[in-house]
Amino acid sequence: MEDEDLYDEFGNFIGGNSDDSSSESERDELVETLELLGTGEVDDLSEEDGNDEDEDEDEDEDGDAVTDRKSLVVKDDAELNRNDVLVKAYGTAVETLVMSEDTPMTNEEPVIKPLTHKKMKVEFTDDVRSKNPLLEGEDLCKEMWRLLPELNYDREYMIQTMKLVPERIRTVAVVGGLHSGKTTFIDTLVLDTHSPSIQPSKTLKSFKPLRFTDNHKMEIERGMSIRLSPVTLLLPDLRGISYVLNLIDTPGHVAFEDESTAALQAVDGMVLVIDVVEGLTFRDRNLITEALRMDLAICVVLNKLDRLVLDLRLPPRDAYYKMEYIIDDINAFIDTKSEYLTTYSHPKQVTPLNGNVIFASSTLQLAFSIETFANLYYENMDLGGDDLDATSFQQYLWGDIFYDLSNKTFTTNQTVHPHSFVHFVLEPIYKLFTYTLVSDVKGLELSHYLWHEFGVEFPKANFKLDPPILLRNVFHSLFSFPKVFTQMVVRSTHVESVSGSVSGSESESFIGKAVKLIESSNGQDFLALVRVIQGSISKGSRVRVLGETFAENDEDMAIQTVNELYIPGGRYKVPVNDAGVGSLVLIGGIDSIINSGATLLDPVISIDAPTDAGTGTGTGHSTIFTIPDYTCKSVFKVAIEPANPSELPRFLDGLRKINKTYLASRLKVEASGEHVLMGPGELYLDCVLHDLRLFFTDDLEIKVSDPTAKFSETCSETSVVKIASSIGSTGNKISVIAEPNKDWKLSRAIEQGKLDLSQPVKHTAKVLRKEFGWDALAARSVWSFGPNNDLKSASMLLDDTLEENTDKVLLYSLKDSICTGFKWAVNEGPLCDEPIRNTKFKILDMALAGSVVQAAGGSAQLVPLVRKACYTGLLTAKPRLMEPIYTVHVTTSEPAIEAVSLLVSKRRGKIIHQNPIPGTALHQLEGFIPVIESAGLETDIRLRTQGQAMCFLEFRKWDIVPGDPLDLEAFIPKLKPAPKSSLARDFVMKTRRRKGLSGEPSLQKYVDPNIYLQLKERGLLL
Ligand SMILES: Nc1nc2c(ncn2[C@@H]2O[C@H](COP(=O)(O)OP(=O)(O)OP(=O)(O)O)[C@@H](O)[C@H]2O)c(=O)[nH]1
Ligand SMILES: [Mg+2]
Repeated sequence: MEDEDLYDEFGNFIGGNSDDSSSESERDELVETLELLGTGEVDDLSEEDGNDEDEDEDEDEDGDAVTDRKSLVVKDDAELNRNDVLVKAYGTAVETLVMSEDTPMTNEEPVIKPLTHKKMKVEFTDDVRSKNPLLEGEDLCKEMWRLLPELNYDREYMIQTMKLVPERIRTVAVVGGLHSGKTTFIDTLVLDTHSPSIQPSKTLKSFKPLRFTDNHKMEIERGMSIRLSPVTLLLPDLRGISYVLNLIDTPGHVAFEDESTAALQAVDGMVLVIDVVEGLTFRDRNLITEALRMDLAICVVLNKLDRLVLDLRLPPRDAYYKMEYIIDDINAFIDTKSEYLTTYSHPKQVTPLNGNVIFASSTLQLAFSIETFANLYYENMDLGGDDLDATSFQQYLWGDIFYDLSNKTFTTNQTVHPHSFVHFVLEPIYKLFTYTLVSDVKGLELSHYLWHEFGVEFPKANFKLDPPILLRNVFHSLFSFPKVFTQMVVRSTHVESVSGSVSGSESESFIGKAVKLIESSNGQDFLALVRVIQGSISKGSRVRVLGETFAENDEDMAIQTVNELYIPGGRYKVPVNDAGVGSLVLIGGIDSIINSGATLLDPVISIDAPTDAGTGTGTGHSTIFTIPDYTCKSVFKVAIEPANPSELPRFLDGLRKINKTYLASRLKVEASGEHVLMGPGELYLDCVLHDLRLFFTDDLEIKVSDPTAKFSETCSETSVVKIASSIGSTGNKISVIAEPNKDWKLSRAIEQGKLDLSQPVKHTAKVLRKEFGWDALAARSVWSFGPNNDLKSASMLLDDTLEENTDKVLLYSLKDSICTGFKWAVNEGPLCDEPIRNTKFKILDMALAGSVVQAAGGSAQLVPLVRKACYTGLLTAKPRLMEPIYTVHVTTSEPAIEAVSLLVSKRRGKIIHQNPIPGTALHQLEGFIPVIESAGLETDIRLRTQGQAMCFLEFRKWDIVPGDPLDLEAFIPKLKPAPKSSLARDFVMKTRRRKGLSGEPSLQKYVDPNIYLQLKERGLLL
């Protein structure tokens, strides 16, 4: 490079080519180097380079002087040039060395990525902490309060009402079938209580539903609820008395049944929202059964009333029949549940006459009951008959009571008169629809009708609005949506149920029921949704948290501090310092040992002492709440692993969070190291994986296997032979045979806990004798049920030994070890390590070498011995593989029925029921399909029927897979589905391979080789 190239036209040193120009930091580094070397010659250098004072001054005026002065040094980039500078500075006698990085930092991505705050939920108050990390305590709460949306009432007043008048608190879960309008229903209440600023858009064109309780990104994108979502509102009843309503919005899709089950654990009643067009669905039936079992009040909202008028165009009389049919359907269903009705303390019938049924159209913000109509008429109209007050008039408004128009009297004589509900309720509603939808800008007919029939003067400006909005305003002016709803809830839910505790004094110690963990919007923290059952809770107080397994394991307990306390508000949380009995709160800081639910107690409460909370279980600790087994329907599974094995810690942390968030998810780590994730269905696991990838692990790449199903093992016949099992040469022998349990009623009784072995033997024996016809001896012989925590089609262990050949005293002294061995066997069967179901294992005899003491000392050996004996019993009883079966529920139009049936039958399934939905062109189909064949069925049905059919899958039962799993000759083609007769074998071998189990499942492994040969010779084995 020529020397002159190093200087600009002004004589300033500019270094080499611009490509080689060094970065600002390198220049600074050089200056720093020189300064550190203590030369103090940076300035001198600039002078030497001919930078005269005047020029400096000129540049000073531009404000760039300092930079440019440095530029003498700074601008030289090339190593060569820097060396020149240094040589000039130090002379040739000093060796100078300039180090530069091999690769210049051209990459724009930082080496260490800054922490990104993922936000998967819309939460007004959650951002405060990330935006102001230094805020704490009172300041943090103040800032959160500042962000809360405005209400039409005083929030402080609501909090005080909760504390001081707990009788005014009601807690209900809003439940129902998919898309029956639950979230929209709650939206209407939210809109009525909040300032309009929360409404996304008011004009029809850009109208967006609020969906205030669907705040997860997935819920917003998919337009369906996935999680339960609590919100507390202060709402007036028809008399204007304000109540604090804790509402829990729940998902309607059967895949998320765990969420609605959790919500039901915290409430006094349920509001069943039914789409009046679809009628009572299988999901509604499940929910009603659950309410009856849990003794929860049932309120019904017949929603989407507008669809009867606008979509189905039913005349008022048919619309009445349709609604009456639904209500009769519900009552008929309740009547079939006699097993729960004796203990059910609420009205056993739902009817508008009881005040537990209201009619609504959530999108039109319309809700009314017969009481509202009775009041409306009573105030505005002459009903005929002076003695008719609003209450008695109301009693005429439902059922087969007719109105004689000419005489203005009510009659039970049908002949030509309309139903009084049709005349007084439906016809005016229909007229309002008609007048509003055909109304011109003057709205003469409508305003005339409103004034003359209802005494309502309607503002003229409204007539210029879009018809749906006008319709909403018309209904709003006639009926108060929140009042109608609150009246129903207050009437139907007993305050006593809150109050086993409410009536107690304030000094009562705190008891709370945590029903679910709710993740923060960044997925890092969890708050527990807690119902205060007794006493009160305040921020900073200590609580004893009893985990879900506390009843079996006393160590599942921790004393923790309440760090955060909030009242839920859908998309926000209201920080409070304390909360009283009956409240529904979110508590932070106590989640470490909670996965699904927990019992929370004031540490002063002795956990063994009985208290009057009244809702405890009979586990010996009377205050421990039962936590439902959410995973019993989790039969659909996939294997997962991080794409990059080094990401395993992040992956496991994500799974831990999934476990806390998704109640029905279950993770199992197989012996091969494979992580298996289970859930109730495809949609559920899809959501779990979405959150695992994007929410809880920050875009972690995860490999997912093809979906498969959980299997079980069973036997189809009684063991052909009794074989005594032994281990080594200890001389201890035990003989166990297996036989299938053919009594499905007994299976159901075990599943429902009616046969509870924690009760005295007498109790179980009585049930078995009286209800199942067992003889007295057999009835006392039941020792254990299994598999663990999953008693669907349970297996059982029976003591069938006779005193002549077994030392009964010794046998009983070893009962615990024997039961442990049995449980081990039925948890992991011999075919492919899957649970054994529907099998009775009978101990026929036992011989133990040595004294009782020796035998007891050898109980460690006894456990594997019993396991081996059970395996032997099963493998000699024609073992079979079981697979889970879904019930498939389809709602479809008539032309699509055939296509649906075909799709189901192609997957080894069958449609067995077909019923038309009254008043519509739709049909409900019901059938069965194996879980393993179900992947993609929902999508297939929707695609093939062009959206005319919609299907839901719900785990129903275990069924035997065709084929013999031990048949070595079974034909299994490569890369093709196995024929039906080889399915069991195919599934067993694939499962074994995936789990890393070597070899064949065979009796040979468990019996003496000579015995095995003998059995083969006699043709007793294949
Ligand atoms: N015509 C009509 N549509 C309604 C009414 N209420 C809700 N919808 C519509 O029904 C669909 C489902 O409404 P949502 O409120 O999300 O129903 P949901 O029961 O919360 O749904 P999931 O929670 O996913 O089960 C939406 O498209 C609503 O606009 C109603 O009263 N009339
Ligand atoms: Mg919803």
